[in-house]
Amino acid sequence: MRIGVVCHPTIGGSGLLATQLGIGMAKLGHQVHFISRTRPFKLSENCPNTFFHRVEGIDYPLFDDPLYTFALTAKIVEVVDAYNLDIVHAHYSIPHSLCVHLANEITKHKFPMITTIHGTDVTVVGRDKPLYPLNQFSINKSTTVTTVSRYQQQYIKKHFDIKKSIEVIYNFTNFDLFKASNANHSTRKQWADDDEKILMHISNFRPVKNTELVVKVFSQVVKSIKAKLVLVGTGPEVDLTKSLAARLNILDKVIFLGDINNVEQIIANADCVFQPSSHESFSLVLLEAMASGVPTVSSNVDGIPEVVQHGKTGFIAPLDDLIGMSDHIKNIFSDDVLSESMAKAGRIRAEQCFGWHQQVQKYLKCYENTLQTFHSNNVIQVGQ
Ligand code: GMT
Repeated sequence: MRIGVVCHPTIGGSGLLATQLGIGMAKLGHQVHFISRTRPFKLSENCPNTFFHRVEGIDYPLFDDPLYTFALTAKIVEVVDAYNLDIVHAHYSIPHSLCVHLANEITKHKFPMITTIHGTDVTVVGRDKPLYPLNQFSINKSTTVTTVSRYQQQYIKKHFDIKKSIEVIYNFTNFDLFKASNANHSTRKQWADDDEKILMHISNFRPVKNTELVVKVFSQVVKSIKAKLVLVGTGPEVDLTKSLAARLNILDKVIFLGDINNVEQIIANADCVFQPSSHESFSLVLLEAMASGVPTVSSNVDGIPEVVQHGKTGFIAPLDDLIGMSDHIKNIFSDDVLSESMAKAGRIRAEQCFGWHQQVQKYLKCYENTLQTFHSNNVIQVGQ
């Protein structure tokens, strides 16, 4: 197959998943064309069977902005025509799904399109009033719609008027990259003394990630256990988070690493990964922690209970239960037997339920079904 992939290129779950899936398809011998404003951050230059098509902004003095969505649509048309693409996969519905649909209307070379809804494209950004009808329209125009958890599937059905079935294909990660053996004493040493535990949080510091809550909970933990908080990522709430740590007098115990490209080398050094998001369709970070043999503590929202097994691979707690969250972290930090058994159970669950190979196969089947649906619909239309 010749597959087009439209995704956000910057650090983040949807772009990462799109890239992993594209590489997986390329490894199976398919030709994969990534269309994006910059090279997706995990797509290396020399990855066989993959192509990268950069979307250049449209820069005329008449326009105040680079008209990214039109530039993207134009690039999709160009790539579909030049490479005769069989299928185009839009990751994150806004604005990708609408641009792919528009491209399909413009080109003579009609193609089936898949939209994968990743989370905030329907829970936060996509429920924004002006965007809502555009989002619903383009999702309905997709030949196939998938999403990353059962929770997310039900959410879309409840909040949008979607006329077709929505398939759940869970996210996955690379178990050769994310593994416990990446833990490294000299890396740990940069952040914590040998008698200190490491609590880690990884996100884009948007309000939905509750990074202030991360700091509040950590301030409870350090009342009784020696520990450091390592924060990975950057975003709009970094300064707020820093100020809170200063006000709580724990700034010297908090390390801000900023954006990191090779999270796999960092995450295995944590003793616990903490993600108290108020929305999380799946949480690739929690899966990466499980794959790396790190117990997790998180909120019990949305798709998280489908990923984490409470009491087995980690703990989940209600969002307003600050004390419960800090008690869970303290439990993990102070009980080596518990921590080790969670580490093992996490890796086993990750491999069994969220393996790269099995999930790529599910997407492959989904592509094949989509092609079949598209071609049989076209035959019916021609015959009518
Ligand atoms: O979490 C974010 O804000 C980033 C967002 C993205 O598009 O990268 O993540 C969403 O997609 C990921 C991949 O499917 C999921 O693992 C995340 O749970 C989801 N985030 C939310 O639902 C908040």
